[in-house]
Amino acid sequence: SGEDGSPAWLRYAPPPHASSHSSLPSSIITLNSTRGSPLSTVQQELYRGIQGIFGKTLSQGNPPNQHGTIIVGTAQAYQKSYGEFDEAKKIEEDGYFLSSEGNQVLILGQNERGALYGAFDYLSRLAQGKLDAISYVSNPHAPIRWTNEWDNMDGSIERGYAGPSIFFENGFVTNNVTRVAEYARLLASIRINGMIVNNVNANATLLSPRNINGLGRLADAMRPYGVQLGISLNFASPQTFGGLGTFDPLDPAVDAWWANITNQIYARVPDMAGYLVKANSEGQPGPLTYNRTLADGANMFARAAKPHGGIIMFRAFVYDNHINESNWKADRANAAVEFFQDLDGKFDDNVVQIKYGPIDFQVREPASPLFSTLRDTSTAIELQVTQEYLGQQTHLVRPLGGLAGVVNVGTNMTWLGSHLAMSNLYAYGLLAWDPALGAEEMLQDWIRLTFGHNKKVIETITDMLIKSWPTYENYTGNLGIQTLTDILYTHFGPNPATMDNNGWGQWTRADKFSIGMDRTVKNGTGNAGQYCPEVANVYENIETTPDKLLLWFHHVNYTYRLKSGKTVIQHFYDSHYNGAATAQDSVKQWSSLEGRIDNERFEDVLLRQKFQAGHALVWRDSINQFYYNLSEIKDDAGRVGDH
Ligand code: GCW
Repeated sequence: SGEDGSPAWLRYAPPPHASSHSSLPSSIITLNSTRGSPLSTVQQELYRGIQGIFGKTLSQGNPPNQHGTIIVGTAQAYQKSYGEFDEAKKIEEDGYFLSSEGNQVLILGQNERGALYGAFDYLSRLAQGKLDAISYVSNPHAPIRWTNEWDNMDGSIERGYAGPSIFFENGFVTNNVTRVAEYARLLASIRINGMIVNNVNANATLLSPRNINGLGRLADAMRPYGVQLGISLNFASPQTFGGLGTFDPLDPAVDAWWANITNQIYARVPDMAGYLVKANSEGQPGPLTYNRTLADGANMFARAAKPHGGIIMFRAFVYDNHINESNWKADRANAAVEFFQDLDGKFDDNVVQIKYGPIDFQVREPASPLFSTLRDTSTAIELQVTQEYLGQQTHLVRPLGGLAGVVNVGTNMTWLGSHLAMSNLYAYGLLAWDPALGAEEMLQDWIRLTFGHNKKVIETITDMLIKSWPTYENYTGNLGIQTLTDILYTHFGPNPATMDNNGWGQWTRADKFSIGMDRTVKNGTGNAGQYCPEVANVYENIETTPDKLLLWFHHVNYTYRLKSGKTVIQHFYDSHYNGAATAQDSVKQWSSLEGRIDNERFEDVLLRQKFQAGHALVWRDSINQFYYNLSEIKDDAGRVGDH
């Protein structure tokens, strides 16, 4: 659609009492800016922001004037014109120094991108009415802060819930890149510096000359915002697309093919971030076909990208989806460590991208044991912002975390298909920058920027969002049994029966008497033993395993008593009633905001909350009835049973 996207948290709306701030700077000096560079974006953004927030037009000020000036640029350029300053030494790559005392403002980046982040930070403070004097250096926690988009060449998006792609249509890169630039702007404001634009289940036709040129168009649209483009590759491309007889990573002809195609891409996108590769997973081709290791496969791409400074993200999400449940020791959660442990230190300039949980973006999982297994390999954490297993953006659920985030933006004007889901993207970016940020503080910044300063609005939305994850966990899968959603067809709605009796390995092993995966070393799949000893002991031992992960690590009777004193089955029943009740309350909470936010967004969110409330009842009753039918154990409160 040609429609603009919602401004999300970049509304630049006036905070209360905006007009009384006469002490704002009235001019701007931009050091060393070239056209189309992040620094020229900084300048535009400051004009636009100060205009929107205060109705004031900045003038070009050189030299600095007594009415106050914003000086923005790289720290290096500043020092050339104005002399050294102490903080300069502390600014790291992509970082910035921000100082604002009344009408004198300095925004100095280590590079241009850093200056852009500093400007967005400054504007965010102004829009929130935070006008106190400040002076600090802000540096990123990690250099790679990317999003992964799962867009297909035909314009559909795998696990996308916000309409078709903004990047591709009908097999080609789209011509109109307006929304791409707007999206890059949003990402820059939360300090994301790279974006993989196509699905990890990759299509080799992306590498055609026409599409490489298209990728150039996308990169050109993103560059002013400091967001570098990257792509996912299909491992078999040399054969399926290049016409070679093989895609063996140790065959010199294959090597030469990748080097050549990589040179072509870099000729059009000289600052390309790099490649993302899903190999030997869920039917995707990979090096194992030729009895080569995963490291052999990854290193082939590293060789091709090295001359250009590109980064290879190689996914650790490798597992066999035809495992046999009748084998008590079979366990998909063991796969990543089994595939990668002997390869530690054998990856050239690659980063192994590890999903947070050992299975797959479930509502509750322990962290993957691979993080502590790989000691001599760079690793990145992969998180899911798109709510594949968490209600597909129709349910309100807010995760926390940082580094490669699967976002799946679409043409929908809300970007993710839900106004409130944008809090997840906002938090993802800022946590990738600083994982120590407090959830509530970040959330309230986001609410002020998105919905304004009304106290009741802030308090209500904070409460709704902070509760949303435990609420969803309550009415879906409890105690670490995974989400219990339909895993075979839709990934939506309750379907606990689909978890078992198939090769996908997301098993619950529920029978008439008992439930849970025995992942102990002494009697089960041995998965607990993949953790470092301190953690392994906690999970191996049922007494020390926290209730929330009990059924992830142990197989117990429904009548087993939790630390809370409840039985497992009663906990299921109660949690489902509690979670579904909270979902009903959310509708009332949101309704109480009528008139306090604009009608369009009010109605849009209300509709979703109502849908979620209804669907939470469906979840509650299907899950409770399923386990009642299986166990025939009555609910103490008499709610579940034969009717
Ligand atoms: O969770 C699964 C998803 C697939 C996805 C896969 C992956 C892109 O259901 O849709 O494929 O993970 O992360 O590779």
